[in-house]
Amino acid sequence: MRAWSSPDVPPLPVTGPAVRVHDTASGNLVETTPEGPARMYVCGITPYDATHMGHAATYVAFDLLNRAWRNAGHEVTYVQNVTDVDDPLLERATKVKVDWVELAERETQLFRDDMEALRVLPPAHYIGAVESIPQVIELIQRLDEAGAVYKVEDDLYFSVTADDAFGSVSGFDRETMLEIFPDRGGDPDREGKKDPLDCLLWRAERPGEPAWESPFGPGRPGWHIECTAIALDHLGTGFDVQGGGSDLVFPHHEMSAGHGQVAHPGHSFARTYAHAGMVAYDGEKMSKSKGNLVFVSALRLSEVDPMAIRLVLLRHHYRSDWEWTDDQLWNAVDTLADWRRALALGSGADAAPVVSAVLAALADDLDAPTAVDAVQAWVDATLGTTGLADTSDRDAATTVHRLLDAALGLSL
Ligand code: 5CA
Ligand code: ZN
Repeated sequence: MRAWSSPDVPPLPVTGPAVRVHDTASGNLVETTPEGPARMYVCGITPYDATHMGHAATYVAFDLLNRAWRNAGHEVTYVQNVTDVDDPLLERATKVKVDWVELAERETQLFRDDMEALRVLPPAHYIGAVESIPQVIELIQRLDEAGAVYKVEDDLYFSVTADDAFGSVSGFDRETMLEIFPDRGGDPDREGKKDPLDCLLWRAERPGEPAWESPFGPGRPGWHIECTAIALDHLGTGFDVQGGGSDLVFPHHEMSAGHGQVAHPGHSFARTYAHAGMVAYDGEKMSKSKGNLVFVSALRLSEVDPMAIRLVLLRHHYRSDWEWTDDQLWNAVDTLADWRRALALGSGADAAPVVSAVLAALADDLDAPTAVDAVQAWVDATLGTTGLADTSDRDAATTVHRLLDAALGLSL
Protein backbone atom coordinates (compact mmCIF):
# COMPACT_ATOMS: atom_id res chain seq x y z
CA MET A 1 0.00 0.00 0.00
CA ARG A 2 0.95 3.64 -0.25
CA ALA A 3 3.15 5.00 2.56
CA TRP A 4 3.21 8.73 3.32
CA SER A 5 5.22 11.50 1.74
CA SER A 6 8.79 12.06 2.82
CA PRO A 7 10.00 15.30 4.35
CA ASP A 8 13.17 16.73 2.84
CA VAL A 9 16.27 15.82 4.80
CA PRO A 10 19.00 18.45 4.48
CA PRO A 11 22.61 17.29 4.08
CA LEU A 12 24.97 17.76 7.04
CA PRO A 13 28.53 19.10 6.87
CA VAL A 14 29.98 15.98 8.58
CA THR A 15 29.32 12.25 8.64
CA GLY A 16 28.03 10.79 11.91
CA PRO A 17 29.63 7.89 13.79
CA ALA A 18 28.68 4.20 13.45
CA VAL A 19 25.36 3.52 15.16
CA ARG A 20 24.97 1.40 18.29
CA VAL A 21 21.63 0.15 19.60
CA HIS A 22 20.53 -1.99 22.50
CA ASP A 23 19.78 -5.55 21.42
CA THR A 24 17.04 -7.22 23.46
CA ALA A 25 18.26 -10.71 22.49
CA SER A 26 21.81 -10.31 23.82
CA GLY A 27 21.03 -7.63 26.39
CA ASN A 28 23.99 -5.64 25.05
CA LEU A 29 24.63 -2.44 23.22
CA VAL A 30 25.72 -3.57 19.76
CA GLU A 31 27.24 -1.72 16.85
CA THR A 32 25.12 -2.09 13.72
CA THR A 33 27.23 -3.03 10.71
CA PRO A 34 24.99 -2.85 7.66
CA GLU A 35 26.30 -4.60 4.57
CA GLY A 36 24.88 -2.55 1.71
CA PRO A 37 21.76 -0.63 2.71
CA ALA A 38 20.80 -0.89 6.37
CA ARG A 39 17.70 -3.08 6.55
CA MET A 40 15.04 -2.33 9.16
CA TYR A 41 11.60 -3.78 9.83
CA VAL A 42 9.34 -2.01 12.33
CA CYS A 43 5.98 -3.46 13.30
CA GLY A 44 3.20 -1.16 12.17
CA ILE A 45 -0.23 -0.36 13.54
CA THR A 46 -3.39 -2.39 13.76
CA PRO A 47 -5.64 0.29 12.29
CA TYR A 48 -8.75 0.17 14.44
CA ASP A 49 -8.20 3.44 16.26
CA ALA A 50 -6.17 6.64 15.84
CA THR A 51 -2.43 7.00 16.48
CA HIS A 52 -1.79 7.58 20.16
CA MET A 53 1.29 8.99 21.82
CA GLY A 54 2.67 5.50 22.52
CA HIS A 55 2.64 4.64 18.81
CA ALA A 56 4.13 8.03 17.98
CA ALA A 57 6.96 7.49 20.49
CA THR A 58 7.81 4.10 18.98
CA TYR A 59 7.84 5.36 15.37
CA VAL A 60 9.84 8.46 16.27
CA ALA A 61 12.38 6.21 18.05
CA PHE A 62 12.97 4.14 14.91
CA ASP A 63 12.93 7.31 12.83
CA LEU A 64 15.96 8.39 14.87
CA LEU A 65 17.69 5.14 13.92
CA ASN A 66 16.77 5.65 10.25
CA ARG A 67 18.22 9.17 10.40
CA ALA A 68 21.33 8.15 12.37
CA TRP A 69 22.13 5.52 9.74
CA ARG A 70 21.62 8.01 6.91
CA ASN A 71 23.81 10.56 8.68
CA ALA A 72 26.46 7.85 9.07
CA GLY A 73 26.44 7.46 5.29
CA HIS A 74 24.19 4.40 4.87
CA GLU A 75 21.25 3.97 2.60
CA VAL A 76 18.31 2.53 4.51
CA THR A 77 15.68 0.04 3.38
CA TYR A 78 12.83 0.47 5.80
CA VAL A 79 9.81 -1.85 5.84
CA GLN A 80 6.67 -1.50 7.93
CA ASN A 81 3.44 -3.50 7.96
CA VAL A 82 -0.18 -2.65 8.62
CA THR A 83 -2.13 -5.37 10.41
CA ASP A 84 -5.18 -4.67 8.28
CA VAL A 85 -6.96 -7.89 9.16
CA ASP A 86 -6.90 -9.28 12.71
CA ASP A 87 -9.23 -9.96 15.63
CA PRO A 88 -9.12 -6.51 17.31
CA LEU A 89 -9.87 -4.75 14.02
CA LEU A 90 -12.79 -7.05 13.17
CA GLU A 91 -14.17 -6.80 16.71
CA ARG A 92 -14.06 -3.00 16.66
CA ALA A 93 -15.66 -2.85 13.20
CA THR A 94 -18.53 -5.04 14.42
CA LYS A 95 -18.92 -2.95 17.56
CA VAL A 96 -19.09 0.39 15.76
CA LYS A 97 -21.02 -1.11 12.82
CA VAL A 98 -18.52 -0.03 10.18
CA ASP A 99 -17.17 -2.22 7.40
CA TRP A 100 -13.76 -3.50 8.59
CA VAL A 101 -12.05 -2.50 5.32
CA GLU A 102 -13.38 1.02 5.63
CA LEU A 103 -12.31 1.27 9.28
CA ALA A 104 -8.80 0.06 8.43
CA GLU A 105 -8.47 2.47 5.50
CA ARG A 106 -9.69 5.42 7.53
CA GLU A 107 -7.39 4.80 10.49
CA THR A 108 -4.41 4.04 8.26
CA GLN A 109 -4.91 7.37 6.49
CA LEU A 110 -5.06 9.16 9.84
CA PHE A 111 -1.80 7.41 10.79
CA ARG A 112 -0.15 8.57 7.55
CA ASP A 113 -1.22 12.16 8.27
CA ASP A 114 0.12 11.91 11.82
CA MET A 115 3.45 10.51 10.65
CA GLU A 116 3.78 13.28 8.07
CA ALA A 117 3.02 15.93 10.68
CA LEU A 118 5.67 14.44 12.99
CA ARG A 119 8.18 14.33 10.10
CA VAL A 120 8.73 10.59 10.39
CA LEU A 121 10.53 9.29 7.29
CA PRO A 122 8.24 6.86 5.44
CA PRO A 123 9.13 3.20 4.88
CA ALA A 124 10.20 2.22 1.37
CA HIS A 125 7.71 -0.65 1.59
CA TYR A 126 4.47 -0.17 3.51
CA ILE A 127 2.70 -3.50 3.35
CA GLY A 128 -0.73 -4.64 4.53
CA ALA A 129 -1.43 -8.11 5.88
CA VAL A 130 -4.13 -8.60 3.26
CA GLU A 131 -1.85 -7.85 0.33
CA SER A 132 0.81 -10.22 1.69
CA ILE A 133 -1.43 -13.30 1.93
CA PRO A 134 0.36 -15.05 -1.01
CA GLN A 135 3.72 -14.66 0.82
CA VAL A 136 2.13 -15.88 4.06
CA ILE A 137 0.81 -19.00 2.31
CA GLU A 138 4.20 -19.72 0.76
CA LEU A 139 5.92 -19.35 4.12
CA ILE A 140 3.44 -21.65 5.87
CA GLN A 141 4.13 -24.26 3.17
CA ARG A 142 7.83 -23.92 3.81
CA LEU A 143 7.31 -24.35 7.56
CA ASP A 144 5.14 -27.37 6.83
CA GLU A 145 7.93 -28.96 4.75
CA ALA A 146 10.19 -28.42 7.75
CA GLY A 147 7.68 -30.37 9.89
CA ALA A 148 6.80 -27.35 12.04
CA VAL A 149 3.07 -27.13 11.24
CA TYR A 150 0.08 -29.08 12.58
CA LYS A 151 -3.66 -28.81 12.54
CA VAL A 152 -6.11 -28.15 15.34
CA GLU A 153 -9.53 -28.63 13.78
CA ASP A 154 -9.09 -26.61 10.56
CA ASP A 155 -6.61 -24.10 12.00
CA LEU A 156 -2.85 -24.37 11.49
CA TYR A 157 -0.34 -24.01 14.32
CA PHE A 158 3.41 -23.51 14.51
CA SER A 159 5.38 -25.87 16.75
CA VAL A 160 7.70 -23.72 18.80
CA THR A 161 9.91 -26.74 19.50
CA ALA A 162 10.87 -26.75 15.79
CA ASP A 163 13.10 -23.73 16.49
CA ASP A 164 16.15 -24.69 18.58
CA ALA A 165 16.67 -21.02 19.33
CA PHE A 166 13.11 -20.45 20.58
CA GLY A 167 13.30 -18.09 23.57
CA SER A 168 16.48 -16.38 22.47
CA VAL A 169 14.85 -13.07 21.49
CA SER A 170 13.03 -12.43 24.77
CA GLY A 171 15.28 -14.52 27.00
CA PHE A 172 12.12 -15.35 29.00
CA ASP A 173 11.77 -18.64 30.82
CA ARG A 174 8.78 -20.84 30.08
CA GLU A 175 6.86 -19.69 33.13
CA THR A 176 7.09 -16.04 32.09
CA MET A 177 6.13 -16.90 28.51
CA LEU A 178 3.06 -18.79 29.71
CA GLU A 179 2.06 -15.87 31.89
CA ILE A 180 2.32 -13.27 29.11
CA PHE A 181 1.05 -15.33 26.17
CA PRO A 182 -2.74 -15.10 26.80
CA ASP A 183 -2.55 -11.29 27.23
CA ARG A 184 -0.88 -10.85 23.86
CA GLY A 185 -3.18 -12.79 21.56
CA GLY A 186 -2.06 -16.32 22.55
CA ASP A 187 -4.37 -19.24 23.32
CA PRO A 188 -2.41 -21.54 25.66
CA ASP A 189 -5.50 -23.44 26.79
CA ARG A 190 -6.83 -24.48 23.41
CA GLU A 191 -7.42 -28.21 23.29
CA GLY A 192 -5.48 -30.19 20.73
CA LYS A 193 -2.33 -28.05 20.82
CA LYS A 194 0.97 -29.91 21.20
CA ASP A 195 2.53 -27.15 23.29
CA PRO A 196 0.50 -24.37 24.98
CA LEU A 197 2.94 -21.83 23.49
CA ASP A 198 2.41 -22.91 19.88
CA CYS A 199 0.97 -20.04 17.86
CA LEU A 200 -1.68 -19.74 15.18
CA LEU A 201 -0.44 -19.56 11.58
CA TRP A 202 -3.70 -19.80 9.65
CA ARG A 203 -7.18 -19.26 11.05
CA ALA A 204 -9.79 -21.21 9.12
CA GLU A 205 -12.83 -19.24 8.00
CA ARG A 206 -15.45 -18.53 10.67
CA PRO A 207 -19.00 -17.41 9.87
CA GLY A 208 -19.12 -13.66 9.34
CA GLU A 209 -15.33 -13.26 9.12
CA PRO A 210 -13.36 -12.42 5.98
CA ALA A 211 -11.41 -15.30 4.43
CA TRP A 212 -9.04 -15.95 1.53
CA GLU A 213 -8.53 -19.13 -0.47
CA SER A 214 -5.45 -21.19 0.31
CA PRO A 215 -4.17 -24.77 -0.14
CA PHE A 216 -5.15 -25.28 3.53
CA GLY A 217 -8.71 -24.10 2.96
CA PRO A 218 -10.22 -20.62 3.22
CA GLY A 219 -9.04 -18.52 6.15
CA ARG A 220 -6.76 -15.69 7.16
CA PRO A 221 -3.19 -15.29 8.46
CA GLY A 222 -2.20 -15.40 12.11
CA TRP A 223 -0.52 -12.29 13.44
CA HIS A 224 3.14 -13.33 13.78
CA ILE A 225 3.45 -15.03 10.39
CA GLU A 226 2.24 -11.80 8.75
CA CYS A 227 5.31 -9.89 9.93
CA THR A 228 7.68 -12.77 9.22
CA ALA A 229 6.44 -13.07 5.65
CA ILE A 230 6.57 -9.33 4.94
CA ALA A 231 10.03 -8.91 6.47
CA LEU A 232 11.53 -11.89 4.64
CA ASP A 233 9.92 -10.89 1.36
CA HIS A 234 11.29 -7.34 1.38
CA LEU A 235 14.46 -7.64 3.45
CA GLY A 236 15.58 -11.27 3.33
CA THR A 237 17.12 -13.06 6.30
CA GLY A 238 19.65 -11.53 8.67
CA PHE A 239 18.35 -7.99 8.30
CA ASP A 240 19.86 -5.40 10.60
CA VAL A 241 17.10 -4.41 13.01
CA GLN A 242 13.68 -5.76 13.95
CA GLY A 243 11.90 -3.03 15.90
CA GLY A 244 8.72 -2.25 17.79
CA GLY A 245 7.49 -1.45 21.26
CA SER A 246 8.56 -3.62 24.20
CA ASP A 247 5.07 -5.17 24.30
CA LEU A 248 6.07 -7.02 21.13
CA VAL A 249 9.16 -8.78 22.53
CA PHE A 250 7.10 -11.84 23.41
CA PRO A 251 5.35 -13.54 21.76
CA HIS A 252 5.38 -11.45 18.59
CA HIS A 253 9.07 -11.02 17.84
CA GLU A 254 9.97 -14.35 19.38
CA MET A 255 7.50 -16.14 17.09
CA SER A 256 8.51 -14.17 13.98
CA ALA A 257 12.15 -15.05 14.63
CA GLY A 258 11.12 -18.68 15.17
CA HIS A 259 9.22 -18.85 11.87
CA GLY A 260 12.10 -17.21 10.03
CA GLN A 261 14.74 -19.49 11.50
CA VAL A 262 12.79 -22.69 10.82
CA ALA A 263 12.02 -21.61 7.23
CA HIS A 264 15.68 -20.69 6.63
CA PRO A 265 17.83 -23.04 8.74
CA GLY A 266 21.24 -21.65 9.56
CA HIS A 267 20.16 -18.06 8.99
CA SER A 268 19.15 -15.64 11.68
CA PHE A 269 15.89 -13.74 11.14
CA ALA A 270 17.20 -10.36 12.33
CA ARG A 271 20.66 -9.48 13.60
CA THR A 272 19.39 -7.12 16.30
CA TYR A 273 16.07 -6.75 18.12
CA ALA A 274 15.39 -3.22 19.36
CA HIS A 275 12.45 -2.20 21.53
CA ALA A 276 10.95 1.09 22.61
CA GLY A 277 9.58 1.58 26.13
CA MET A 278 5.89 1.94 26.88
CA VAL A 279 4.19 5.30 27.18
CA ALA A 280 1.61 5.51 29.94
CA TYR A 281 -1.23 7.92 30.61
CA ASP A 282 -3.26 8.22 33.82
CA GLY A 283 -1.02 5.65 35.47
CA GLU A 284 -1.41 2.85 32.93
CA LYS A 285 0.13 1.79 29.62
CA MET A 286 -1.58 3.82 26.90
CA SER A 287 -3.56 1.26 24.93
CA LYS A 288 -6.45 1.07 22.57
CA SER A 289 -8.04 -1.67 24.62
CA LYS A 290 -7.94 0.40 27.86
CA GLY A 291 -8.96 3.63 26.13
CA ASN A 292 -6.57 5.90 28.11
CA LEU A 293 -5.36 7.64 24.99
CA VAL A 294 -3.86 10.90 23.84
CA PHE A 295 -4.22 11.09 20.08
CA VAL A 296 -1.73 12.84 17.83
CA SER A 297 -4.58 13.81 15.50
CA ALA A 298 -6.62 15.37 18.32
CA LEU A 299 -3.68 17.57 19.30
CA ARG A 300 -3.13 18.50 15.67
CA LEU A 301 -6.78 19.49 15.37
CA SER A 302 -6.40 21.81 18.33
CA GLU A 303 -3.52 23.55 16.53
CA VAL A 304 -0.72 22.11 18.66
CA ASP A 305 2.63 22.44 16.86
CA PRO A 306 3.57 18.86 15.83
CA MET A 307 7.22 19.77 16.43
CA ALA A 308 6.36 20.36 20.10
CA ILE A 309 4.82 16.87 20.25
CA ARG A 310 7.98 15.48 18.70
CA LEU A 311 10.16 17.36 21.20
CA VAL A 312 8.22 15.85 24.12
CA LEU A 313 8.96 12.40 22.70
CA LEU A 314 12.64 13.23 22.12
CA ARG A 315 13.06 14.29 25.73
CA HIS A 316 12.56 10.69 26.85
CA HIS A 317 15.09 8.00 26.06
CA TYR A 318 13.35 5.61 23.69
CA ARG A 319 13.99 2.59 25.93
CA SER A 320 12.47 4.09 29.07
CA ASP A 321 8.85 3.72 30.11
CA TRP A 322 7.32 7.10 30.84
CA GLU A 323 4.04 8.87 31.35
CA TRP A 324 2.56 11.53 29.09
CA THR A 325 1.43 14.74 30.81
CA ASP A 326 0.14 17.91 29.16
CA ASP A 327 2.72 19.97 31.12
CA GLN A 328 5.48 18.43 29.06
CA LEU A 329 3.77 19.62 25.91
CA TRP A 330 3.44 23.24 27.08
CA ASN A 331 7.03 23.14 28.24
CA ALA A 332 8.13 21.95 24.79
CA VAL A 333 6.15 24.78 23.17
CA ASP A 334 8.13 27.30 25.30
CA THR A 335 11.42 25.58 24.53
CA LEU A 336 10.80 25.72 20.80
CA ALA A 337 9.99 29.42 21.06
CA ASP A 338 13.48 29.96 22.56
CA TRP A 339 15.10 27.77 19.95
CA ARG A 340 13.39 29.67 17.15
CA ARG A 341 14.51 32.96 18.69
CA ALA A 342 18.12 31.76 18.73
CA LEU A 343 17.91 30.48 15.15
CA ALA A 344 16.42 33.78 13.97
CA LEU A 345 19.61 35.62 14.99
CA GLY A 346 21.53 34.09 12.08
CA SER A 347 24.89 34.06 13.78
CA GLY A 348 25.45 32.30 17.09
CA ALA A 349 27.76 30.18 19.21
CA ASP A 350 30.09 27.86 17.29
CA ALA A 351 27.96 25.18 15.60
CA ALA A 352 30.62 22.51 15.09
CA PRO A 353 30.56 21.21 18.71
CA VAL A 354 26.76 20.90 18.78
CA VAL A 355 26.80 19.05 15.46
CA SER A 356 29.24 16.45 16.74
CA ALA A 357 27.54 16.20 20.16
CA VAL A 358 24.10 15.59 18.62
CA LEU A 359 25.33 13.04 16.09
CA ALA A 360 27.38 11.23 18.76
CA ALA A 361 24.44 11.09 21.18
CA LEU A 362 22.08 9.70 18.56
CA ALA A 363 24.61 7.12 17.37
CA ASP A 364 24.93 5.98 20.99
CA ASP A 365 21.66 4.04 21.34
CA LEU A 366 19.54 6.92 20.01
CA ASP A 367 20.14 9.12 23.05
CA ALA A 368 17.83 11.95 22.06
CA PRO A 369 17.62 13.53 25.56
CA THR A 370 21.40 14.11 25.51
CA ALA A 371 21.13 15.49 21.97
CA VAL A 372 18.35 17.86 23.06
CA ASP A 373 20.52 19.06 26.00
CA ALA A 374 23.38 19.80 23.58
CA VAL A 375 21.04 21.90 21.42
CA GLN A 376 19.77 23.71 24.51
CA ALA A 377 23.36 24.54 25.53
CA TRP A 378 23.96 26.05 22.07
CA VAL A 379 20.70 28.05 22.32
CA ASP A 380 21.66 29.31 25.80
CA ALA A 381 25.10 30.38 24.61
CA THR A 382 23.63 32.03 21.51
CA LEU A 383 20.97 33.92 23.45
CA GLY A 384 23.38 34.83 26.23
CA THR A 385 21.38 33.32 29.08
CA THR A 386 24.67 32.22 30.63
CA GLY A 387 26.22 35.69 30.42
CA LEU A 388 27.20 37.33 27.16
CA ALA A 389 25.55 36.23 23.95
CA ASP A 390 27.96 34.39 21.70
CA THR A 391 27.54 35.29 18.04
CA SER A 392 30.99 34.25 16.86
CA ASP A 393 29.83 31.76 14.20
CA ARG A 394 28.21 33.65 11.30
CA ASP A 395 26.68 30.50 9.77
CA ALA A 396 25.63 28.92 13.03
CA ALA A 397 21.87 29.25 12.59
CA THR A 398 21.90 27.62 9.15
CA THR A 399 23.99 24.71 10.41
CA VAL A 400 21.95 24.12 13.58
CA HIS A 401 18.71 24.46 11.65
CA ARG A 402 19.87 21.67 9.32
CA LEU A 403 21.13 19.58 12.19
CA LEU A 404 17.78 19.74 14.00
CA ASP A 405 15.99 18.75 10.83
CA ALA A 406 18.29 15.97 9.61
CA ALA A 407 19.18 14.33 12.92
CA LEU A 408 16.20 14.99 15.19
CA GLY A 409 13.43 15.50 12.62
CA LEU A 410 12.62 18.94 14.04
CA SER A 411 11.95 21.48 11.32
CA LEU A 412 11.87 24.91 12.94
N1 5CA B 1 0.11 -4.41 14.37
C1 5CA B 1 0.83 -4.83 15.54
C2 5CA B 1 2.29 -5.02 15.26
S1 5CA B 1 2.57 -6.09 13.92
C3 5CA B 1 0.64 -3.86 16.70
O1 5CA B 1 1.18 -4.12 17.76
N2 5CA B 1 -0.10 -2.79 16.46
S2 5CA B 1 -0.42 -1.65 17.55
O2 5CA B 1 -1.23 -0.68 16.84
O3 5CA B 1 -0.97 -2.22 18.71
O4 5CA B 1 0.94 -1.01 17.93
C4 5CA B 1 1.75 -0.36 16.96
C5 5CA B 1 3.15 -0.10 17.52
O5 5CA B 1 3.08 0.79 18.64
C6 5CA B 1 3.84 -1.36 18.03
O6 5CA B 1 5.22 -1.30 17.72
C7 5CA B 1 3.64 -1.29 19.53
O7 5CA B 1 4.68 -1.95 20.21
C8 5CA B 1 3.69 0.21 19.78
N3 5CA B 1 2.93 0.61 20.97
C9 5CA B 1 1.64 0.29 21.29
N4 5CA B 1 1.28 0.84 22.47
C10 5CA B 1 2.37 1.56 22.91
C11 5CA B 1 2.64 2.38 24.06
N5 5CA B 1 1.73 2.59 24.99
N6 5CA B 1 3.87 2.94 24.16
C12 5CA B 1 4.82 2.75 23.20
N7 5CA B 1 4.62 2.01 22.09
C13 5CA B 1 3.41 1.41 21.93
ZN1 ZN C 1 4.57 -7.12 13.73
